[in-house]
Amino acid sequence: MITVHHLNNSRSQRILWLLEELGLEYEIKRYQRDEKTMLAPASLLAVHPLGKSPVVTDGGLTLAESGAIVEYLVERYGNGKFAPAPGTPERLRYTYWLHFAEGSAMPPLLLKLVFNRVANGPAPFFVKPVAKAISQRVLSTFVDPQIKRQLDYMEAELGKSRWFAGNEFSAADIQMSFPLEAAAARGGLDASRPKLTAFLDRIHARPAYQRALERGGAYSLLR
Ligand SMILES: N[C@@H](CCC(=O)N[C@@H](CS)C(=O)NCC(=O)O)C(=O)O
Repeated sequence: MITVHHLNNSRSQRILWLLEELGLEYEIKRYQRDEKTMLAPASLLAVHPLGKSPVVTDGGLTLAESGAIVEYLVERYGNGKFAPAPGTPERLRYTYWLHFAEGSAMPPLLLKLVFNRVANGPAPFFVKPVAKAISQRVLSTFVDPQIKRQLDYMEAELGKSRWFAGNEFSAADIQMSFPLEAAAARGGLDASRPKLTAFLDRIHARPAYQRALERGGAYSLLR
């Protein structure tokens, strides 16, 4: 039996969604973020030394890192579904976007989250204005321009084909959903980018996405 170690409001939602698309049976072991720090509980460290989610166990296998989990599940259980055929241009695009999601799209979105928190979080009164000024400078000179450039790029790429890897829906779209949802929550993705907005509308309408939400519970991304 496949078990998903699922942290609330997190990337592991993607794995539930993929499992629903694949029509596989699975169980969920739930972990709650600390309300103050938003970090995962220490109990996740017993599953994997990094203590982050998602982690999947399948028989004797324990696998972390969402891209690796997505590749494993599609290869092991996909029967050719949700990944373009090896050797095709679509397969290369699939690999590219599968890596792009965590390797390129997420870092500036994570920086945005962290520096927003430094700017607006609790701090001694004499530190607060300095922390705010530094954070806003990092955001305006580095983080926001990076996010904008990436969103422009992704918008243009979705102008070339309906889905990220080509005209067929693939697991790369599932992997790309998290950075795009995070960008909608905190990074300025709005109706001014119609292709990306339509992509989000399309994935949210998928029955498997909705079933995964029902099983996973509340999913509201950190701002
Ligand atoms: N690149 C990793 C990132 C894993 C990660 O940072 N997970 C977050 C959830 S969105 C987490 O566990 N955060 C809680 C913590 O760091 O304590 C992946 O894609 O699996």
